[in-house]
Amino acid sequence: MNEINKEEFKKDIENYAKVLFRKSIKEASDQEKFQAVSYAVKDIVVDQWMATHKTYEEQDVKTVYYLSMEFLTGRALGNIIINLKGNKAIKEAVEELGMNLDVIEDQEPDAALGNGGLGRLAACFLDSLSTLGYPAYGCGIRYKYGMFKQVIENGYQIEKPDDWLKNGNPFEIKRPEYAVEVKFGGYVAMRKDEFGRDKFVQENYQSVLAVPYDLPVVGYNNNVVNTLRIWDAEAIDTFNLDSFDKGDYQKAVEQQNLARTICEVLYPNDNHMAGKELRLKQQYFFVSASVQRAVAKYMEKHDDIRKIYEKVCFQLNDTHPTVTVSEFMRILVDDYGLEWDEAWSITNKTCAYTNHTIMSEALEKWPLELFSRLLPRIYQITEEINRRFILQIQAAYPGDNSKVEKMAIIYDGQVKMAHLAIAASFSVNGVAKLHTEILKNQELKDFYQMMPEKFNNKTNGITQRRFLLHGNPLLADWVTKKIGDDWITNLAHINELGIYADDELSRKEFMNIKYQNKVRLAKYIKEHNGVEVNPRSIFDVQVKRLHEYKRQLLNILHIMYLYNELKKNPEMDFYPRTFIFGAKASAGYHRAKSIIKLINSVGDVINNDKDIHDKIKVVFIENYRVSNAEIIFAAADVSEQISTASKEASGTGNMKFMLNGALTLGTMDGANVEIVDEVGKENAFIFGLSSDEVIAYEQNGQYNPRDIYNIDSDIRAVMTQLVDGTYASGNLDEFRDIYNSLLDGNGGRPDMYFILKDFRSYADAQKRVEAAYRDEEGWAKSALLNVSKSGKFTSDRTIEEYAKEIWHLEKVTVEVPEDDE
Ligand code: H2P
Repeated sequence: MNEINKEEFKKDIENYAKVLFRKSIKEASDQEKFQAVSYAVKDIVVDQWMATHKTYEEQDVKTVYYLSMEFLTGRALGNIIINLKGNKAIKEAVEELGMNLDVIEDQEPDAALGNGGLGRLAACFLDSLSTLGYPAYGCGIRYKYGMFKQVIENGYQIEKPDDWLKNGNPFEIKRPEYAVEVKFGGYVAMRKDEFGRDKFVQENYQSVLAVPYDLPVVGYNNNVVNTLRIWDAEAIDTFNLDSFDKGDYQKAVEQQNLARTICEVLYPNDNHMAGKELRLKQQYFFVSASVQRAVAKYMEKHDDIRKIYEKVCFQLNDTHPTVTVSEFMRILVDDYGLEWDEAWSITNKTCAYTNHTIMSEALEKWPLELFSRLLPRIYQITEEINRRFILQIQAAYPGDNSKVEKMAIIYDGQVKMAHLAIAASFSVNGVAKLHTEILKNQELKDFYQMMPEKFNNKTNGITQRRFLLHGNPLLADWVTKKIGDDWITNLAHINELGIYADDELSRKEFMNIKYQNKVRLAKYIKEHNGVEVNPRSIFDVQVKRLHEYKRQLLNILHIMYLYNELKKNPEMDFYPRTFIFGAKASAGYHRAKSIIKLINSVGDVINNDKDIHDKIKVVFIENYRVSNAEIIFAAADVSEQISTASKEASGTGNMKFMLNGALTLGTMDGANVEIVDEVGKENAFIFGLSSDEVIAYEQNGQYNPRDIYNIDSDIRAVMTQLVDGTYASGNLDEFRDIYNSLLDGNGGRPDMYFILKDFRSYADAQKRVEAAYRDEEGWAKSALLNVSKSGKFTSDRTIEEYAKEIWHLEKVTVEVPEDDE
């Protein structure tokens, strides 16, 4: 890679401040400085970006299109700088101009184009694809507003719009030359094509112009820059001007409105997604644009559409982009005139699907009425796919109509997107071993029995470049000092740290770094929450999307119990603990929002109670997002991964904590199982029902939380406090819905997430955590071993598996021509 020339770089920054803002660096605001530095960095990136695409063209590479409604990339500048290995030169240049790089990086809004794990996984995958040199496009939506900004007022979550583009995004490049039209509504008519053959055409539709914006995805120190292409919608007035001629003014206005609304908001991971028309529009919008463009790009260099699967693979990130299947069929059949069977066989070689959850609320189903009205031609095609798929089911299970009921794509007035994705894909993967087994043996059992060859596992991973190298520079430098820097691109090497777990001095150094990171987080908490926390206490952290199955409620109920114990016996031997939460609840998910209120209310009472001498602190970090996550992971001692077994498909936070030397307190769920496999049960705290036990209870319905309530007085005390006003200034109803959900059920069974059932076992595990932490040497050893065993959980490993086993991609090396000055 070409060296960054510091002096030239400085000139570049000054020049951008001048042309963009007509200011000198001294006069520029922090935001303007951020823009100027970013443009200077982009200058370097663009050379590599162009060189990468030239190489791809010359070598006619196969490309994966990672289709995802979410890419939670966070901030770009810091990450690009470390991947350019430009940290030293750029930091010096910035400082010599009288600026501070941390302050500059802090000016960048997070690109919060995702809800949680699914979107962040997509961002980690892009980082790995570029770093490994695999040709890829990320394809998504340029939401005008990202995930809402969470403000806590009076303990309640308030959602504020995240106008992340308001100052402009210095890294994006608009590509109007690749804009395409996307059509909605109208009807399908049979017309003659130029050769007199019958052809289906959509008429009287509304349409929008999909316009791509490209963002660079910079590989680590290898000149490879892939593209994250996010689509924006613009009104097409030139296409349908005749509507004005006909006086159809209404329709033209509707088109304008459609364009305006389509990319406005990112949908929250609600537990009632059903039937949101705009969401289906968003899905078809970005899928149609991406697939049209992928086909057009392929046809620019090739003449046989039948071989497109040799150069293109569509990876469907969850069911959200599943209309890809029907859209691709539409293009092959309607636009290229292929016979159905041939088109289907090509589609089957091009599409692959990843399932990220077994929560039924997330398996998308669309009402037939909506689907057929909005996407009339796509609906016809989906119907034909369904008709043929049913024949296949009947041939596999003659006479067994229950299989058709369970597996059909269209049934009961709904289009089932997961079924469509499975029927059309050559690969169906889960995201952790346990999750894939549950898919095969429970959720998707019928599909697995009929098509076992499609199913495979790809355990998730995370990028160590953001979550260690960038997020935890102290530990990153220490690791490099001990074992060299190979871990940055080959995390398996981190295993070599293992020998230092037995070395007293190394353990001390390691724990001292943890301490400094805790001081950094304590400072952040003081600044943002006004709460003083003790960096010598155990930092016990649960950060993730708020959902009942993730059981933040179990955590806070246990804190209420601990507090009761301390109140009963203020002098009890108790190791000080700081419980840290970070979570957004989707705006329409009332119970989740109530749990946030409970956490804050409990925190208010406990944090202000002088009797307990600061032995417990409860902190809710507002607006949890990628940028503050980096600080939080680095400072954690205990990683709370306490989902109801079987419900968390994988988890990726668990991996980020492990990499940063926190010990897992968790259930045998998702990738926790594989973490424990790597690190050993003795270096983690495992509790609770197994997934088999949970599934058995769910199937035979024997569990009654009242039995536990009746015999366990500690649990009863905590439950009572939910409804006696203890944490709600006397408002007895504030947490009654939570109470009901645990004991009486409130829409569904009581305690569907087995919180009371697992309570004791969790409390015991927490006691083990405390005992273990008191043994300083033992803890340091376990924490260091966790870091050293995290090699498997890099997204580089995950992407190697996808690339070899699903996508069949070849690695590329890229040279950037030297400047010829
Ligand atoms: C989901 C799953 C996680 C998984 C992640 C990525 C949907 O993320 O629930 O278990 O690790 O996808 O595969 P999340 O809950 O964080 O939104």
